[in-house]
Amino acid sequence: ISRWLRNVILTELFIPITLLIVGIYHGLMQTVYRAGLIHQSSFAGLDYYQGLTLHGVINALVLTTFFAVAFGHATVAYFLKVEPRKQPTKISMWLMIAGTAMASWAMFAGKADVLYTFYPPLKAHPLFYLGLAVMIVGSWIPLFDWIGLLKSWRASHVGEKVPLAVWGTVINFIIWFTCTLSVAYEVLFMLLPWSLGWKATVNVALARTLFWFFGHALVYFWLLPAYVMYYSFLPKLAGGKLYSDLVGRITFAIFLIFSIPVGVHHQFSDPSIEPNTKLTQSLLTFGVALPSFLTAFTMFATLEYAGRKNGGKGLFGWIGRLPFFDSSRYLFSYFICGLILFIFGGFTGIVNASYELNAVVHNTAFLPGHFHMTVAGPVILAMLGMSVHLVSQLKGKKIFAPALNTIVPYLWMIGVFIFSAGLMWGGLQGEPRRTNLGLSYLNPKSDLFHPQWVPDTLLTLCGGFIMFLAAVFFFIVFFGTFFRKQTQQADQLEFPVSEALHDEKIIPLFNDLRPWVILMILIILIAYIPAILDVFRFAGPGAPPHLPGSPVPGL
Ligand code: HAS
Ligand code: HEM
Repeated sequence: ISRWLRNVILTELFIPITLLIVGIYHGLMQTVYRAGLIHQSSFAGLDYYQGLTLHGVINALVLTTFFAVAFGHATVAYFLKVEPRKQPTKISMWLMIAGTAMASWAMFAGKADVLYTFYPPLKAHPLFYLGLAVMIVGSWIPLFDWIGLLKSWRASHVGEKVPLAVWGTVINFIIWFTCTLSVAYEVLFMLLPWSLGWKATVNVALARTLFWFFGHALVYFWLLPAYVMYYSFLPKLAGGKLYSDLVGRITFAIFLIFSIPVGVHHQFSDPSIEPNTKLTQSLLTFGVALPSFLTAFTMFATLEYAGRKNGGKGLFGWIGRLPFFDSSRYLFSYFICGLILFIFGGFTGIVNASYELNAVVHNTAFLPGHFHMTVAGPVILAMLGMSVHLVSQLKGKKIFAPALNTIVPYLWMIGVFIFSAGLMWGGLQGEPRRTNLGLSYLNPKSDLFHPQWVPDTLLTLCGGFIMFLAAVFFFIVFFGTFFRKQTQQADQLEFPVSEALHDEKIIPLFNDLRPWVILMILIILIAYIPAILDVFRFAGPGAPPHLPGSPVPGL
C-alpha cells in the first residue's frame, strides 16, 4: 500500500480515536448525572447538555464516519488490488477534518448544545451546521472513486463475483450518500439560514422528518462495516469458513432497499404524521430487521462449523472450541462480544419498532439501553478492534499489551450489559432520557425525587464505570501500539480473509447494484411521499424562538 494512502488511513483513525477520549469521558459523566451523584447543571466548566452533545456527536457521528471512510479505503484497495485516486482521497480527508474542527469549536465553546439530533427549536452556532455539512460532503467523495474502481475491476474480471467485502462497502456508501441528501438539505437550506438570522423560523415537523430520513439509515451506515468484517473475516478467525456467501450478498442488498424508508419509526409520537404512514414504516422496519436475522443464522452456522472443525463435539461442545482468548486472534474477541451484545440490541430494536409498544418506551431511558447494545456494541467493538489491526499493520508495530487487548472487549461487553440493564429497567418505569436527573428526580432535596429510580441508576453507573475502564485499557493498547518502536515491515495491509463453505454460483442479480438502487428509490418514494405531504399539511406555526436560558421554548 502506498505511503500516502497509509497516512490518510492512519490520520482518519488517529483523529477520531483521540477525540473519543472526550466522548467516553462524557459518557461516564452522563451516568454520574443520572445517578444523582452530583446535583448541578455543569461539571468542570462543561454544561450537562454540552457534554451530552459532545458525547453523541463525537462517538456516533465523527468516529463512525471517519472509520467507515478509512476502512472503506482499506477494503477497496485490498480486495480490488487498486488504490483510490490520491487527489480526491486527500480532499475528502481534509474536508472531514475541517468540518470536524468547525463543529468541535462550536460544541466546546458552548455554542451548540443541540444534541446529535440538532432538532429545532434548539439552535446552534452556524459553524456547527456548516461543519457537519462539510464533514458529510467530505465523506461522499470516496464513493464516486470506488464506483469507478469497481467498474474497471468488473470490466477486467468478467464472470467473477464482486468481492463480498466490496459489495457491502459500496452498498453502505450508497445508503450513506442517499440518506445524507436530506440532512444536507435540512442543514444548508433550513437550519443554517435560520441560525444566521436570515430566516425567522423553520418548519419543525419537516426538519424532524428530514433528519430521520437520514437518522435511521445512519445506524446501518454504522453497522455495515461491522457486517463486512463478520462476513469476510470472522469465519477465518474462528478457524472455519463462511456458511454461505450468497446470504451475505442478500443481506447487504436488503439493507440497501430497506435502510432508509423506515425513519418515521422515530416519529411515532409526532402529531404531524398520519397513522397510516407510521404503520407502513413500522412494517417496513420489520423488513430491515430481516438481514440481521439472516446474519444471526449465518453466523451461528459459521461458528458451529468452525467449533466442530476445531474438535468440538455434542450439541453445544463446539462453543468451547472457539478462540475466545487467543491474543493472536484478538479480532475474534472484538467480533464475538459485539455479536452477543447485538442479540439483545436487536430484540430491543424490535420492541421499539412495534408501533404500539413504542408508546411505552419512547423518550425513556430504555432507548439508550437499546442503542448502547447496538452502536456501542457490535459497531464500536468492530471499529476499535479493526483500528488496532490497521495501525499495527500499516505502521509495522506489534500490538502493545496483547493480553489486555484481548480482555478489553469482554470487559466492555460486561459493562454494556450492566449499563443497559439499568437503563432499560429505569425506562420501563418511565425514567426519561436526555434529562439531568441529578437536578430533579434523583435529588433527595427536590420535590420531584423518585427514590424508586435509585437502584437502576446505580446499576447504570456501575456498568458505565466498567465501560469507561475498558475504554481506558483500549486507549493504552491503541496509543501504545501507535507510538511504540517499529519492529515489523510497515505499509502492509493483510486481512484474515475467509473462504465460503457454500460458495454459490454467480447470480447476476447479486453481482450488479443497479436493480437494487432502482428498487431502493421506488420504496423510498412510496414510504416518504405521504410523510412529506403530511408535514406540510400539519406544519404548525414554525419553530418558536430559541431561548437557551429557558427549557420551555418560547417562554
Ligand atoms: Fe435502533 C432507536 C428500531 C437496530 C441505533 N436505534 C435507535 C437509536 C439509535 C439506534 C442510536 O423502531 C436512538 C435514536 C435517538 O437518539 O432517538 N433499531 C431498531 C430495529 C433494529 C435496530 C428494528 N438501532 C439498530 C442498530 C443501531 C441502532 C443496528 C446502531 C448501530 N431503533 C429502532 C426504533 C427506534 C430506534 C424503532 C426509535 C425508538 C423511539 O421511540 O425513539 C434492527 O435492525 C435490529 C435487528 C437485529 C437483530 C439481531 C440479530 C442478531 C445478531 C447476533 C447473532 C449472534 C451470534 C453470536 C451469532 C434481529 C446478528 C453467537 C455467540 C456464540 C458464543 C456462539
Ligand atoms: C447517550 C453513557 C459510550 C453513543 C448516552 C447516555 C448515557 C451514556 C448514560 C444517555 C444520556 C441520556 O439520554 O440521559 C455512555 C457511557 C459510555 C458510552 C458510560 C462508555 C464509557 C458510547 C459509545 C457510543 C455512544 C461508544 C457510540 C459509538 C451514544 C449516543 C447517545 C448516548 C448516540 C445519545 C445522545 C443523545 O441522546 O443526544 N451515553 N456512553 N455512547 N451515547 Fe453513550
